[in-house]
Amino acid sequence: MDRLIETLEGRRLMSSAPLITFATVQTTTGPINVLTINNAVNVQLHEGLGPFSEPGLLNQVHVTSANGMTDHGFFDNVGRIEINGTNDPDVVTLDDVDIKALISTFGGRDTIFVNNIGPTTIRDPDLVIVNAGNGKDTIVATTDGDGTITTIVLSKGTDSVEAPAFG
Ligand SMILES: [Ca+2]
Repeated sequence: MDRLIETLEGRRLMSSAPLITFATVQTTTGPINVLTINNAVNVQLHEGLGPFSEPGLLNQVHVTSANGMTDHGFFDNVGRIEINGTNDPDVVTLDDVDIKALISTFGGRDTIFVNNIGPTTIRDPDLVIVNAGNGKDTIVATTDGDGTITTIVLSKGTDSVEAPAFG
């Protein structure tokens, strides 16, 4: 036997289930609730519709995985979304209205869909930031409004980008 010790780095996370945390963090403008999705191999986030800046309405996000087959429920009063993929091929879909989001999918041939489904025009160019990491990734960003919604950090791979609204 030439290998008595198995290194942690040699192991693979077998489960494709996302690891979801929802925690309040302090920011310079006060506390916000951050929804974090780690191990985002195949996740879908859908922000509820509505003018969320109005009092009494919830900044609600519905989280599913495995092409929508697994329901992880609804999260209310979400102030920021952070999605972290893996070094394997990830598929991430984010339907966003106006919640700031950061998507990082690291290595592998990732596919990322960002859909601005907001009824109002969003002019924050950094509303959704996508960093697809290494690999030949596909990034598709769409918007119903005429605001610029997405910043895409191009990575080392040869990426395919369809993002008429970004820039
Ligand atoms: Ca990846």
